[in-house]
Amino acid sequence: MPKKIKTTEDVIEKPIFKSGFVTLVGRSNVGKSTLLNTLIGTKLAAVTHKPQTTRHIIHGVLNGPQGQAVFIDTPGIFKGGHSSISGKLEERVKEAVQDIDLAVYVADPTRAIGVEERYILAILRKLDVPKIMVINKSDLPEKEKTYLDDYKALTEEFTATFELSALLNRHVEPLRQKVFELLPEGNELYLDNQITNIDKNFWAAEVIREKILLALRQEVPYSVHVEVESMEDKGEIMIVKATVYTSDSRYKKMIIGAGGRAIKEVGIAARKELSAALNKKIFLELEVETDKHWEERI
Ligand SMILES: Nc1nc2c(ncn2[C@@H]2O[C@H](COP(=O)(O)OP(=O)(O)OP(=O)(O)O)[C@@H](O)[C@H]2O)c(=O)[nH]1
Ligand SMILES: [Mg+2]
Repeated sequence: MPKKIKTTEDVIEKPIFKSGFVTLVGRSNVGKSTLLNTLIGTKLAAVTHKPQTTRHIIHGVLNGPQGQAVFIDTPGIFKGGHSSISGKLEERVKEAVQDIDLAVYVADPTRAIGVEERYILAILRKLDVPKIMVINKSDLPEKEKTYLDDYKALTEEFTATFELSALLNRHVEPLRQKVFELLPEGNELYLDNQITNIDKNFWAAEVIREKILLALRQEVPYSVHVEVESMEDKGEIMIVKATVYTSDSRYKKMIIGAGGRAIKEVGIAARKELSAALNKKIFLELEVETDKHWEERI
């Protein structure tokens, strides 16, 4: 039988569409949430210099001509001791690496490899998916990146390693390209231009909590939880009603501050960010309440 002659249609193949879940893991404060925000170009996740800023699993969708990558931000592994929610957060991390297509280990070269890193590396070793290492904070001066070589020594365990700055958006594009290269062929996971799994109330609550963490002293942030009860769109203005929960009245006093000054500052900063993101004026009603069982709320 004569062989079929190739037609133009056979030669021009449809480009392959890639898709999958890409989990960002690492210890607290390495810059996972900053990286998620930079990768997708929208501020979805709260970012602060305090450990355990992230408490929930946040998806950020990157749509490109090659496909769709769903990045998953996770709580940082933190063995600091003060925090009563560490166990819960660790469980969330372990869950967030199930059924994924790619893992991104984020490291901070200014911090030595310690118990947290070893714990995370052990979790990663058990995963049967490609892994990328991101050594973040490349913008910092060489003399601060004391442990860079220790992390570089781990490259063999990873399919690829990138040094980049999530904060300054430097050298992030090669990471995006690599992610698409490693993702399997697949269909869109998020439809209709949806870019995240979190809803508006949760996002607004995170903006407020971020401002509290930035404003308050070391010990308070661990016992703060924010809930947004409603966001009422009145056209020109949005009315946001939120409650800040904290474990005891001592913290409540600190959050409110003398003459209400601290909470007012938090309100101003939160309103500014909410207003810029939603492109409307914000009227923010903030209450502070004590709740001994605040941990159950997160
Ligand atoms: N210099 C520098 N700082 C960075 C960079 N990326 C993040 N940071 C800072 O590192 C701190 C922690 O950033 P986050 O993104 O909240 O870190 P995280 O890993 O999500 O922290 P947890 O949610 O607590 O686990 C913040 O003060 C960031 O501004 C970077 O590329 N360079
Ligand atoms: Mg985070």
